[in-house]
Amino acid sequence: MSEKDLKDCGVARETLVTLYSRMLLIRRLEEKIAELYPRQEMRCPTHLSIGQEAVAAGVCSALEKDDTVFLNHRCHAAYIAKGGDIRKVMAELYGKKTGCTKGRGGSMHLVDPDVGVIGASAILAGTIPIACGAAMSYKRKKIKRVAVCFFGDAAIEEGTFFESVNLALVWQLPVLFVCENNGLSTCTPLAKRQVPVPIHERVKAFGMPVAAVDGNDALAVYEAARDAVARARKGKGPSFIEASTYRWLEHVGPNFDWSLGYRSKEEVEDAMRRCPVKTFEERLAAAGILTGGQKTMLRDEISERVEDAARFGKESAFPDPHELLEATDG
Ligand SMILES: Cc1ncc(C[n+]2csc(CCOP(=O)(O)OP(=O)(O)O)c2C)c(N)n1
Repeated sequence: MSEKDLKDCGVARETLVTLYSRMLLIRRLEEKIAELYPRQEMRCPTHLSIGQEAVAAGVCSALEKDDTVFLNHRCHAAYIAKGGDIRKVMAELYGKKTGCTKGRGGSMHLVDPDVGVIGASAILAGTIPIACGAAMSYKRKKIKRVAVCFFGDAAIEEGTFFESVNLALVWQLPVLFVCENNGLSTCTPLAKRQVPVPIHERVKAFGMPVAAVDGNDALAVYEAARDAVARARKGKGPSFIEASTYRWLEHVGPNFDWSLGYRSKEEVEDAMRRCPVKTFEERLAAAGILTGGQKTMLRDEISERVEDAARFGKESAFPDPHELLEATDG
């Protein structure tokens, strides 16, 4: 897929640097989680997005703070890209009371209403109708806000996905459906689960405006999301983005998994050569937008933040069992 020259792409430099720094923050935090996870101190199942960072960074960089996102089990990336506090992520994974759901939700339930991360659920497609409900309330209250739901290619196998798409169109709701198509549902490839018609073509058949983008290209994702969000804000209804991407690590956990046999080492290594963070960094450098010095500063700052978040999570206190029945603030 051809990538645009960043110098002449018409997107502000600041936005391009934001796309990069958000991807880098997601990558570094998840690498830290992968490093710490085997110590058995984080006790929640953890689904990492390493390799898929461009989708969350691209979409969330096209949103305002008041716009809302609704996530699935693989929710770290969008939580971070929407502006969620990484200290609260680490604390949540450690089950501590300083976590974003006071240590009660774990990795699959990152929530922070202050930055518009309204909900995350491990029930496949579970947050799709909820995002539509939120969009319906914005429309009724005439609030210029957009609801975005992120889900994987397996979520479209749930009936509620097509019910939601249908009503979002009928009611012209300000909602953006983002399908992170990594070609896998746990260990089962797409070709064994769905008809050989591209997902966006099937959704288009409903009358939905769709975009199919290279989910490894943060700029392509950003541009598709920016256009969809602008349409929704103008009252022109929902849109759907299919972002094709690739998960490097096992479905759940911090390891590579080619030994399981459902994909080859070569396939994973090929995807790693097309790393969304590295390729964007090279494009920024080629366009003269990010100098070597700036890159080093950014990397150092992000590494420090990640170390601080990991320390904070580990050193925070566990919740008091007596607080169990008290409501969380979220
Ligand atoms: C309703 C429901 N059915 C089955 C599962 C078990 N399950 C958990 S993750 C997963 C695969 C998810 O694949 P996808 O939605 O494409 O997202 P990805 O994990 O690839 O990011 C399945 C089948 C579930 N959580 N919820």
